[in-house]
Amino acid sequence: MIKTDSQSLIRNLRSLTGRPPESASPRQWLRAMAGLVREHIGAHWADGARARRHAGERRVYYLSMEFLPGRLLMQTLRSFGLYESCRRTLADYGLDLEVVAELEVDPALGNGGLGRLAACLLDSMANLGLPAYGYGMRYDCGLFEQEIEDGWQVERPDTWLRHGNPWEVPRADLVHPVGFGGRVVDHGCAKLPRHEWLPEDEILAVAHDMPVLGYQSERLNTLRLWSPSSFGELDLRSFNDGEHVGAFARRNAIESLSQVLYPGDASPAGRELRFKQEYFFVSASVQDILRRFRRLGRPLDRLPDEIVIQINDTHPSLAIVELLRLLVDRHHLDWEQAWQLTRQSFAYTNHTLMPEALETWPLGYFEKLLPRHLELIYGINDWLLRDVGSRRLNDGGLIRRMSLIDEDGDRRVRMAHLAIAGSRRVNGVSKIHTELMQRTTFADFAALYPGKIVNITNGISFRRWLLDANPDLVELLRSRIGDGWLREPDRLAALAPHADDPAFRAAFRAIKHRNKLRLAELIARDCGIPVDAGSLFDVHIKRIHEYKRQLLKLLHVVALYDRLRREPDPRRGARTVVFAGKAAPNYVMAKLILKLIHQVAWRVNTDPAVAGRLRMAFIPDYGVRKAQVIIPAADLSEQISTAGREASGTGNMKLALNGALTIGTLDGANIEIREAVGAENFFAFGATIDEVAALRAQGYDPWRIYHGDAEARAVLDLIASGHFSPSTPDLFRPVVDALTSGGDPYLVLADFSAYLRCQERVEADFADVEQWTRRAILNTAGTATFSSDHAVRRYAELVWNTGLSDGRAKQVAAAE
Ligand code: 26Q
Repeated sequence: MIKTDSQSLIRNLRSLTGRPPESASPRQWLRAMAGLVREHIGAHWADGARARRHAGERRVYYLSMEFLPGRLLMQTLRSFGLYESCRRTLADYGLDLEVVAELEVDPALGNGGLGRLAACLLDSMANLGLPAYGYGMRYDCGLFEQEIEDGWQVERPDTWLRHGNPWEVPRADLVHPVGFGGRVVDHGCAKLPRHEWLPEDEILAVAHDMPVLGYQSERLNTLRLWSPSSFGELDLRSFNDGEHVGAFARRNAIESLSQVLYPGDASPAGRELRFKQEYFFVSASVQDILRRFRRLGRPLDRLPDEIVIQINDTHPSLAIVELLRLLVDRHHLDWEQAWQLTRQSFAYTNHTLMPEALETWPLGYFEKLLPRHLELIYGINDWLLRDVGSRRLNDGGLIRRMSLIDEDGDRRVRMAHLAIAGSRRVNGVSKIHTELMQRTTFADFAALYPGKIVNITNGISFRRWLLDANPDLVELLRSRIGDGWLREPDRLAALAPHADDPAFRAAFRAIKHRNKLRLAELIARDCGIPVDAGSLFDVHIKRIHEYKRQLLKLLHVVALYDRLRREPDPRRGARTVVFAGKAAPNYVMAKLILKLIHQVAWRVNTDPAVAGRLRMAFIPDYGVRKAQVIIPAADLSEQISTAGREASGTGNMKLALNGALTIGTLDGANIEIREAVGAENFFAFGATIDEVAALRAQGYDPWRIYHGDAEARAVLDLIASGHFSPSTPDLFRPVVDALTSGGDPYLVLADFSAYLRCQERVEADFADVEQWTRRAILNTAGTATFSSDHAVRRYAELVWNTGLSDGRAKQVAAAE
């Protein structure tokens, strides 16, 4: 068997790269291994599609602007039992499989939690045998590559397709036209209107399929990414007339659609491009979903029995209007029936309540680019507002508040309202987040549609975040509790009693230490900073955003630094603070915070007074790949958002699963993590959501803290003095101003002293090695409920009413 696999590998190498094994480069070997895996996948893919068609299950379509699937090679080699043969074959030619595998690119088609959640849910759907399809956009460049120059973030295009994508199957046979602009004509009569949209422009969307594998490859699903086709788009006449650039104008315009994820939205052109991207990928997806449904030969009124379309935040919410349009204009259903079918086919997940992140689009965009959709949106709005009116809920402002159209200012469509009106269910992503949705932002909708807004706390794939990321720990778990938890996550709880076994603790600690050495190597390589694996590894890794409060962590570091400078205290334990994360390119404050992180790191790492006690590193270009190295090495997980701001968080779950203790506010899923792992194994601090509200109501004044708390003042003064930016002393003035005269909107100073005190407890507790290890193990054991398998079961039960009718889903739902 192994021999034949090895032969197949070499055959792939020759046919895909034209090289004999003696002279192939590592990248060519990588290509060959991917080819070998693809042969296995190919056979499975066809089988899976056939099996699904027989089963007649409802299909789940997951639409998302972002996907962060991570690398696939190692996982697939293991699933198909190819790991050993590849390792040996490569070794025969003097290569190390692990080193070659590092060359695989990590598709960064997303920017954070929402994109990684999409990937974890797809993983779990495949694992649980649900027939599911992911639909998204195939960006030519993913989110930018982050480089650091002189402490500043510099964005470079992330050319992830440079060496081709060995996993994708381009489907030239699967294309859908997507229209823009033009006008609407009415062919019907007064009684029976028949609208037809005559777009001015049409762009073809071409499918590219990526495999999504279940654990041990039993189920293979598909992630279908759309890219615009500019094939043949060349104005040959102008080219031959010498217009060598102009002849490509249209091709460039088409290709710009999928160039980047989140094109800068500071300019009107950037915002419009983003709007077009959203429509482009959802239109192609909805057409594709209808195409597949039509193939079943069922009548259209069966649509909601056969499919459900889950939209990941509002970014794909135009899909609702698109389906309505196709049902009415193409398939000639009457409006009311088409709308009922549409509403039963969609479900919407909300990921944020922050007003600035709730999408709205100016009516002008619709008038210009999607005129028919605008008519339909007015129709939906009439229907919604009639519904509101008929239930006598109107309290005066209600209609205005609930309308799909925000009449203030430049008149915009509120995409969240559209998504709620057009969905069978709406879900939040942690208990507290869902409660806030019901109580605050969407309270009117909760009153109008009781029971429609439900909670499904996020989850993470244990295959990715333990099996792949922390193989040594998995081996240890296998030796004690087996690996049944990879299929039934609850079994991880069986680990808890082992926390009392000193031998197990020693083994657990040894693995953590090895993982820390691995991270130390990464830090040495990426940042040129030597760090001590014996110190407390304290990690804050996520998008740079004021609400996530990298600043609070920084103030803590500066306070520590200042204390150590004043009175070097040899009893103090050593700490290594690790930051990683990207700042949105035009988020000026986030970029300044990132610079401040570097400047503080520079002082801390070069000041002999704190040497050996405190170190700081910023790891550039954070993504799934780096997360897989950082997370298994963490001792302390920083989850310190202003209460009420973090919808859920999923990094918090990954870190706890890998045996880090959390220091966190009572926000998002932190609350549930604390319950699950035990309050004594979690460092909670800071204002609660109610306290935040009370503080604001009283009129929060950060100056009072500045004047009342000597340590806070010292820290702010030190930053304002230019100590961290001697050549430009005023550089960080805006940061200090935001925290003082700017009103400190994220309550950094309000939580500062509680945070410092809590960190002192962390430090003292970390010194008790045995107890700390015990608590780390209980974190791993306690996180079983945060498997994305559980989340998918809840979706199946509460939202999709699909497949998983083996009673287990019901048990899970009942237990929660
Ligand atoms: C909105 C309007 C205009 C332009 C861009 C956006 C936009 C784009 C991306 C708004 C939000 C996002 C991404 C949000 C995100 O990643 N949210 C995170 O989702 C995770 C999964 O549910 C949660 O765990 C995190 O708490 C949440 O921040």
